[in-house]
Amino acid sequence: MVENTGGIEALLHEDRTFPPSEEFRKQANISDPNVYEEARRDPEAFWAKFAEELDWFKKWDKVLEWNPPFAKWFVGGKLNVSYNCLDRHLKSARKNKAAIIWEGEPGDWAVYTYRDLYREVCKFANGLKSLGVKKGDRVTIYLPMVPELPIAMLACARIGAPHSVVFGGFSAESLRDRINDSQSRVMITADGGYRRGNVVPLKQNADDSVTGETPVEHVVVVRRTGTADDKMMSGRDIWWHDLVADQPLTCEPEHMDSEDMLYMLYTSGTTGKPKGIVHTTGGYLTGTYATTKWVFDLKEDDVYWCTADIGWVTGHSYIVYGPLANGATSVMYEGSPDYPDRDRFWSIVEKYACTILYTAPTAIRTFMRWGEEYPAKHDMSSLRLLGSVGEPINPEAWVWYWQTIGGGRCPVVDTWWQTETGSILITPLPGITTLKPGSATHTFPGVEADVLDEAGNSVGPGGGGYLVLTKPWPAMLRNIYGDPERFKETYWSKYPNIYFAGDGAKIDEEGYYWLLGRVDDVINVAAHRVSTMEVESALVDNPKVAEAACIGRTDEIKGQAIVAFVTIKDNVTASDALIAELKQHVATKIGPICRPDDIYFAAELPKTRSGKIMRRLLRDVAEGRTLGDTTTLADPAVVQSLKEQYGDED
Ligand code: 7RM
Repeated sequence: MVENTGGIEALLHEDRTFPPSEEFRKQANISDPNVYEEARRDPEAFWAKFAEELDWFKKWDKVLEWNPPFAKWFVGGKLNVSYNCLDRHLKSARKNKAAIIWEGEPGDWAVYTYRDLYREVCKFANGLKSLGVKKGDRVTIYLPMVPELPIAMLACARIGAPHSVVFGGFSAESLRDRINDSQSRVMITADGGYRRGNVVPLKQNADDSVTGETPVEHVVVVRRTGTADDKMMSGRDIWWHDLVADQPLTCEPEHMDSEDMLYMLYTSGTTGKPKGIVHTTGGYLTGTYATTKWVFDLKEDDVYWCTADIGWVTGHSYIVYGPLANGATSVMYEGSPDYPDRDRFWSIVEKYACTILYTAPTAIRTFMRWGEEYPAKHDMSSLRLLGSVGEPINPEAWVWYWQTIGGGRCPVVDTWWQTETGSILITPLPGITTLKPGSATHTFPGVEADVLDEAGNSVGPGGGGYLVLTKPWPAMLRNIYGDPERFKETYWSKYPNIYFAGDGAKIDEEGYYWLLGRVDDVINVAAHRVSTMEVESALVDNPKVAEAACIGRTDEIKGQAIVAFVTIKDNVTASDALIAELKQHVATKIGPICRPDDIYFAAELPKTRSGKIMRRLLRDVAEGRTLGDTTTLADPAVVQSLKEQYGDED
């Protein structure tokens, strides 16, 4: 990339490295670096060792059958995911251990031991059966972050009915599309959920999603907010508490084939309707089990908190399946991080003495903006490991997280993966890896990746290109539901028999992976490839900046010009002088070629509900175009105000 012109040495955190402390290394689940070489020599044996730690009704005949792009893992094996997450922990003292610690936004909370969770899952599984749900039937789940959500997922897994969880922030229309695509006959929802002190009207959305022609015959409703007592449609709707009231306390788990579908989860592509990503049973469980154990260094007495919503893959793999398969204590929080105040996360860490925290860079940057006084109010000495996921983490945010949240004592694992990959694939192993802020470091053992150029050649150290996965892995997607052609076209057509991730990456001289954002986020300025990420990182490096997003705008001379949207800190005022200062800051930090051509101040950046900045909309604003699809925005008002400020300048 661009030469660093130096001058602000103290801020060049990219050069800092963080080896594991001796203390951490000594107690880590995995600390022998030979594991990488062993896994490379025989990846199937490596993964099979983890699969053997799970309970199978019948062992597999063959670890892997690979007919690109279709993989089968643990072929012939029979197991049940709910049995592995619940029943097998009841054989030891673990039965009385907290499986889920749940806190609602209003401050109510509940603890479910493994024995409790088992009972509630069995009762609800029997309830689903009483509604006629059978093995293979899809069930749509549209719930807030309440304990009934993982209970419903595990109940589906128990009877072999694939679930399709739809994030509670999605509209009635998005919900309708997903219900129709999956042809679910049963939907599980709630009257409402709490968010920033308000009630999210889930039952209303659910009702609106099944008007007219719909496959849905039964709607099960959790009573959470008391806001839909008069909206139950007789013959169709049934309260969760009524459904489970008289159900037997046990339910035999279905013996599922390793390759039976466990769930589908919709993810938006660059074009067209959302894709239903299909995950199966044996490989997915093995992948999430293994990565949870090694990446988070999970121990029997950990209190593990992943702050994602279960409506996203991160919640599926790292709140529900990975942690519970490990017999861990998993914390679940319903609401917003600033309710009633901006210290809510830290009060939760203190209250439950969380030892592991897994969150997203966008949250970390928000906390940086709010200031250190909020974490400072709480005792967070229980924390021993931090994780990051969802987008590239800029070194400034990484170092802040490490220092201010981790007290300079906790390794930060930056984990790269996707809905499609099912489990973490590029990540440090905290007892082995020397960390570099901003780098997801190395592939998980047994995973093979590369960075290729347009023609499919490895770019080698220092070069930038497309991130690919060259070998199958157990938790990989098996298909797009009902659309194998799109599956082949999206992921397997750019390079034969190689998985195309859609992310840009580079590998540095020491073999570390640096994720550069989606490939459509790379700006080409005068034939230099500039990563939006690197410019954003440079901007956020200025103490006056809270958050930044960059896009490429068409430029007659340079091909593309860099436009930055910047959110400044609360006590800073926007001015022309500040624009000049920030442009210079970027030029100084990463080189004049990266100097933004335009800087726009924004009160907030437009984000999807999973926290990803919608650069496409920023491009539309910067280029004065009519705005494209905004349905996945968390807050449409954000882009409206940006548009009024800067857009449509004819
Ligand atoms: C887990 C999740 C996937 C996309 C992926 C990347 C980006 C995720 C990182 C990251 C850099 C990371 N699933 N991404 N993690 N980029 N570093 N550690 O987020 O399907 O919703 O998104 O997210 O672009 O392709 S996802």
